[in-house]
Amino acid sequence: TALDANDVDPEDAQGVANTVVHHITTSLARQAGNMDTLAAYQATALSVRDQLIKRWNETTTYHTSRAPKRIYYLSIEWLIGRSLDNAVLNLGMRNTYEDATRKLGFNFEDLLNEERDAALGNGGLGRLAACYIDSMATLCLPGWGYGLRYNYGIFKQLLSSTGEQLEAPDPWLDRENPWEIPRLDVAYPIRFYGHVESVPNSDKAVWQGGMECLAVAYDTPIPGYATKNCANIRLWSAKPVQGFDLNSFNAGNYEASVQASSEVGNITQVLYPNDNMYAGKLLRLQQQYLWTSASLQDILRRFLKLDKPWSQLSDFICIQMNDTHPTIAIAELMRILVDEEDVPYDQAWKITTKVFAYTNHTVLPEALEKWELSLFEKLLPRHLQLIYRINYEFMGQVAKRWPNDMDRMRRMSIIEEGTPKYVRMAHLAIVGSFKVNGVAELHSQLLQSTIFRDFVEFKGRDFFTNVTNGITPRRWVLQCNPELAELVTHTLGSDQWLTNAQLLRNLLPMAEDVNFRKAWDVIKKNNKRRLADVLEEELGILVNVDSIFACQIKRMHEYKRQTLNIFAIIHRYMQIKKATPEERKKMQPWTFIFAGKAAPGYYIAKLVIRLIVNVGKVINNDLDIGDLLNVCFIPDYSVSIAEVLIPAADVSVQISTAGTEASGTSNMKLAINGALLLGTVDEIAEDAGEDQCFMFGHLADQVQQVRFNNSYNPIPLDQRSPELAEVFKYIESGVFGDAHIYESLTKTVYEHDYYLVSNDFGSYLAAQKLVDDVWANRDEWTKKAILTAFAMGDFSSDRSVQDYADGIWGVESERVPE
Ligand code: 26Y
Repeated sequence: TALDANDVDPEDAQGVANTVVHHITTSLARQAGNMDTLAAYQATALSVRDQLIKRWNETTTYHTSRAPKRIYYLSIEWLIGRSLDNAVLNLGMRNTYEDATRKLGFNFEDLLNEERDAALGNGGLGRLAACYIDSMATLCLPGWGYGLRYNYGIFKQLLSSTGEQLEAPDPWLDRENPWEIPRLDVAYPIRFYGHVESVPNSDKAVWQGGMECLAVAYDTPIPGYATKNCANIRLWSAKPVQGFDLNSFNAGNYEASVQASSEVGNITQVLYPNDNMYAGKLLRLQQQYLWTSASLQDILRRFLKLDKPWSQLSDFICIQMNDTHPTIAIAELMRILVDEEDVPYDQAWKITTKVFAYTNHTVLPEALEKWELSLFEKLLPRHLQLIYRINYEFMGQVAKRWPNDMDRMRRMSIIEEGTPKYVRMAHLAIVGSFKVNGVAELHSQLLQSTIFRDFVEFKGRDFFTNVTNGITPRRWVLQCNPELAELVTHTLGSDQWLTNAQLLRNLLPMAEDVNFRKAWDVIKKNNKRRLADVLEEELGILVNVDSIFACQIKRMHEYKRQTLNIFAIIHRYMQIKKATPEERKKMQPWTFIFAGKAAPGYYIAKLVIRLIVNVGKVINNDLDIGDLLNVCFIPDYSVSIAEVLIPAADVSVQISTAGTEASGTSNMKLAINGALLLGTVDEIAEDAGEDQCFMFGHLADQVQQVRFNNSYNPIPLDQRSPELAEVFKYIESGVFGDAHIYESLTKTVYEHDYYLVSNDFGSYLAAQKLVDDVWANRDEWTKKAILTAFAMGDFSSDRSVQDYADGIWGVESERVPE
């Protein structure tokens, strides 16, 4: 046997089985014969982890020796999901592990299901970070992610018997997490509160007192596909400092000192469950500071080992900010350079503004972070001073270019005047970055013409750019849809499409190949059956696998308009009820599938869930309509559930009010798995071809006007949309439970209808009618599905990350030699 237990032949199932047994008897301290599925999963995961650690070490050693420019991706959310299947696929050891576990008497699929999701994110932004780190590893870029190790991930969503969302904690670390490596030796001090003393005749200040704690590192290795390279996500956990609060010790106040230390632990207790809705909580700012300060200290420590002058910092590092959440890092880098490293202010600012780049993910005003000044000052007094100075210099430049334009200064200032005053994080992010990007063509255009317009005039057009989002084809095809992956690989004659998704285009002509279409249909049907089994088992709903599976799977939010969908479902139900048996025969059967969480404090979003569930109860139990219509709300949406849903979808429902959804990424996952797009404006429609998609509704440039009319020249609902008025009457008749329940929801449409639900209702129904027509000709449907899926090469996160690397980061591939 090899001296190094990690040196196992990737094809040798027996050898791999031995490593699993080794972990059972040592790491788990159990008898090999006495192992349940959970133990088998854990031992298997530990065996895979050994492989990852080996690659992690090789990558680190190689990159240290090469000293290339590195990219650091700062994201407060990492929505990774499960790791076992993904890891063995990326390692190219899926079959070996399957065989190895079979030898031990286990079914690999069963082991996979023992794993809990790492759900350290809310939705799109967090999952994007996870796709990007997969691509960074696969592209062999020298890059790390940084985030927070929350003890509790996104809450578990339960539904009450009346359809209300209930939230339960997600204690994902209760079982040991085999995918993390604690680095108790990598810990940095973090200060909060305290006071500042300026140092005479210098830019420096001394920040002291207050509360100190430690940020401790936990690493999650992320293997690339078909490479030895392995990336890393370093997550920070808050810990009390040893000998914490000596004052209370001295005063003999032991209890108080213990309590203070448990307060520190609070900081990384839980992920904030708000998506695109800013709350302004102190604890959240503490999270942001602990995370960014620890990350910077870690990044700079690595830079200092290179023994280069500070002026070369941006030659060696780039920091990408995933939204404004890490923006305090800009002030923190200034503090470290000025106060601790003796760099003069002006020089420090030059250095800082060459290091950061900022990605914006939303134009919604309610999602933009702005911290109340008094709260900010209390927690981070030195940072506020630095921000004042940054703003002072910035305002000076604005005043120089636009003298006496007070209104412009007020609009652009990092400090929002008023009572109370605020620190605008997006403005700080722009002023402190060398590049700002949106996440889709239209979104990036809108950014420049709306919320960041003044900054475009100030910084110039080139300062703003677009990097269209993408998704990893490893998890979102290979892993979740193995049969489709096999068909693609077999037809193309190689699996290179997994690292070069543009190759999928070569399969476009297969839409005309009858045998290929047959194979395609079989796979889709298998995936639909697999989902139908889950729906039956978990929800007790029997669905028609020959119906159109239409999926709207995303966070619950008014702008995403799950309302439009459920109201249209009610309309369809009413039509079916009215129809004669003859007419019903001509109708196409649909299964509408929803999944998504509402922020716990978002009343209207929770009401929409309640409506969907109760409409589902009525429709699913109505024997009269046969299997023409089903409505499912799958609770506790997660990455793992997405992996079952997405391959089974026929229709991808993307119906946000035009211009409100920055990009969307479930649209990409659904399309590449062959779902047709039913939606408002969407960038993927361009690649798929408008005629493959069902587009409807007002366009982004019409929204303002319609919205204005809805508010100021209101037309009664029954004139704006007679169909919707009818639907509302039906709801009010109490068919779906006490009508009062939904009053505040229907009121939002009756009154201002900010999201244009009534204005787009008619055209949404018309678009569904077109879907019906195409479904009636199944051959045409399959052709469209194939043409859609194989046009999705552009939406690989490899393309996105390569765009970032070339256009923003200036980093290059550093492949670990074989
Ligand atoms: C400030 C705080 C409350 C906050 C927390 C989470 C603000 C925003 C978020 C999350 C935003 C998010 O997930 N945005 C989504 O990002 C995706 C990736 O770019 C986009 O595809 C999607 O359109 C956008 O809503």
